[in-house]
Amino acid sequence: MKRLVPTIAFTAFLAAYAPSEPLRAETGAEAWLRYARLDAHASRQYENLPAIVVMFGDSALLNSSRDELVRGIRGILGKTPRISRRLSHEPAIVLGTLPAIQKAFPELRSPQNLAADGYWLTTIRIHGCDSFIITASRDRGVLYGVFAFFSKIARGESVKNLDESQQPYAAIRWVDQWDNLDGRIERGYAGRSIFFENGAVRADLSRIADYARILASVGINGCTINNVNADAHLLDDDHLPQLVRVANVFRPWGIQLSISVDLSSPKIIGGLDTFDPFDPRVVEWWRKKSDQIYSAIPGFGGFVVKADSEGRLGPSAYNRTHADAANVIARALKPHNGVVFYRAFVYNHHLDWRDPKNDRARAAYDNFHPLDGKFEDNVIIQIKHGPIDFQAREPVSTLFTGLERTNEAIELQVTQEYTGQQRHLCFLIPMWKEVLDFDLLVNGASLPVKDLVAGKTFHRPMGGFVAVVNVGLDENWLGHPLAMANLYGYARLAWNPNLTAREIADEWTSLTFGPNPNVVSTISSALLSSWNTYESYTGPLGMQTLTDILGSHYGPGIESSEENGWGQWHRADQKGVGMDRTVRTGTGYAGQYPPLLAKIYESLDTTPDELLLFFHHVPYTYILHSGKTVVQHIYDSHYEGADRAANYVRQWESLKGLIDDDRYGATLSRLEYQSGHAIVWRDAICEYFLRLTGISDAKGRVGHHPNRTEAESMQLTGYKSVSVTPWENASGGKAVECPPPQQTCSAQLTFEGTSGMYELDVQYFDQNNGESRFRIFVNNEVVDEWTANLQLPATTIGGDSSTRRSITNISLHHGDEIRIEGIPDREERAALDYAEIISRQQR
Ligand code: GCW
Repeated sequence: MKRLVPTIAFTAFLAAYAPSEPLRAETGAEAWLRYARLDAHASRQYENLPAIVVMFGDSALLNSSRDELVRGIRGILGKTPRISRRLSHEPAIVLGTLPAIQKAFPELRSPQNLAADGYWLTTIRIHGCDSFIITASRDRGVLYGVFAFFSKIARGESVKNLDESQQPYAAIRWVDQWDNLDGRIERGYAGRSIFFENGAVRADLSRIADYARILASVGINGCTINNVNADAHLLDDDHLPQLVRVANVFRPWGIQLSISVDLSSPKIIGGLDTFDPFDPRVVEWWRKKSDQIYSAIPGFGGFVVKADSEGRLGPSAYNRTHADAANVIARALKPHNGVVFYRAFVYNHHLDWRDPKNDRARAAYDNFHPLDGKFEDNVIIQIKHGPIDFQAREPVSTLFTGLERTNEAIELQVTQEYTGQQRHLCFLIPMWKEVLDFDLLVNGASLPVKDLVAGKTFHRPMGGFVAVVNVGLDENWLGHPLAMANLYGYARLAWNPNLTAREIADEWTSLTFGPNPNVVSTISSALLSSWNTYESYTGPLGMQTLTDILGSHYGPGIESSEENGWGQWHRADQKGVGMDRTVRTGTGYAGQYPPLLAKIYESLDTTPDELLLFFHHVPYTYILHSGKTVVQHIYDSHYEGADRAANYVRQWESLKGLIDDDRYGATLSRLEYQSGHAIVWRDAICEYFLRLTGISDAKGRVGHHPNRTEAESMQLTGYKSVSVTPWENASGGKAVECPPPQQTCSAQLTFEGTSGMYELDVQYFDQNNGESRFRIFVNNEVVDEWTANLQLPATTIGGDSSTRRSITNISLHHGDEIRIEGIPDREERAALDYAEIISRQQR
């Protein structure tokens, strides 16, 4: 922008400027839209920002855009701009669609055709003054432009000579919530539903409005508010007025409301004796239902369907296909421009594990590829990014290339079901980048997943991105203060999958914690390495997350995936490990990829190490490309991963004073917890494979814990030794519990090392059905005490509840008596696993 002549308004603007306040306490509720005041230095470059906002046009979306502009300027720069409907001789920030602005300024030409939802930020001389233009072809794009404008300013980016237009990569940029009408959220880790309580939409919609604004700020344009395991009653007449209320809250933010429906609804709530998609009464029922919804909710988005999957009813009940099922609904929605997201997550969960040819990974392709071209144009097949289910690592789904004449969307998971449930830091953008950039190489041509799902490759009318988010009532939305980076990053990738993971991490950190370069680089680096860290201590080499797949999907549960019908097998026995998915000797899954890739995965030599055990069954002594044996890699990666998790704590501690105390403390405690739980994971998996293979760790770590004293071998008063199942989830396979009628128990050991400074770690079990108390004494003096109340997903002792308490810097003398006292509460028996005393040099 050319220099603006300072006006009276600008002087007022400068006077109103206040220096940044020192680190006010923050809850995280504002996510990345904090609009925190810039300091004097940083705000100087915006001192010529116009003091008047002129808006052309009138709509709910434009009003949101204008209000957001005022809110942003007030927050970031400490000044309230004036609103006007007309341009005067002062510079202004001009808002409106391009046609509306062009009416006033026919000379304004857009740089290129602005796609729907795209925006253009530019500067122009109007009446001799330089003004900012925030425009788009539609109202929603104007809103996106306003948010983009503030993203720049909040990060201290220059807006001088601004001239930038952006178009989203795909039309579909949706989020799903798995909220139940009773207020619980399936796989939600941050409190109860913001949408529902007691079978109905909540009375207070304020969090929904906040959520809609957050989503809009990063270009999300649709939200499915209920669980894909759908309660049919959400479609009944009683609930419709409630949905209207939600839609009204979404509309000013350009978020289309959609809901998950049960395919058997015509029967469950429609009073029919069938839900056969070919029955004319069923056809009519869906038509009427759609008409009814659209007359109450203009702009309604459509329906999400999970059918014939994990116990849900589906078209197989009538010998119909998924296309038949999707189309009956799609035809009803079509006149209203509604869409059906039909999920490809269809598999048999009663597979015979004894049959080496059986393979759940094949299911999506086997079920949907034969139906390619049979779906209506307003059906979108929603495909999980991998063939199994959001594991720590999977190859990309074969179905992406299996549909050429059908719309598709990729389904990602922000809620960290298999990746630490927001108690572990796991920034998933690097994983999603790998998936989206992954080249499926068809006929020698490059075919990245992002182009397939966006509908670019086969010129599909629709396509894009969906993520399961599951925010809850927790103030910071997702529980872990750093977890919202995944929602932010998902949306940024849906807008532009060519952004790098680092760009996204830097943007999010800077918006969330302020632009201090030290803060940004420290947090970004931790984010960027965190997926790899999590993978390395949970289930490397493509074994998938070795978690308890029959329960919480949280802590270690190595054998839970074996020998049952769920098909998440990794087939570990004494001799070898891995699923043979080759065409030659295995399940043939590798052959579902286009030929070049199929060849790569078919051969041991060319399969990348990180997916080796996904595609091949090998002996533990098999040498990886890295030069290590499989079993040594398992040991090493778990130790390295746990070490890296411990380092996150130290890195975070270096930010003390640079982040407000509330978010600093909340993050620190989660990172400390993670660092302890990473050791639980490490030990469970390493000890398990040591016992199974009989091959010892070349570095002598596994099975040797010289600083550790098992609770069961301490001097116990009241505590009783118990076995833990599975054995590898407790050190030595045992723990001690304080059973009724005991009210207090204690476990004591004598320190036999040399006097000095130590870290004392106590491994205990924190269940969610009691709040036991613990106290540590050294020679009868209390050195620490705490309550076990972390609300972990556990009602018993084991890998989900095992937790570490660290007392850093404790001075110990040879012969000191260390006593751990446990006071049980309700069903929680103040259980202990072990104590570890580590010298400062060993840390
Ligand atoms: O990963 C599994 C989850 C289920 C979920 C299902 C799905 C909503 O464990 O809780 O059900 O995926 O995606 O449908």
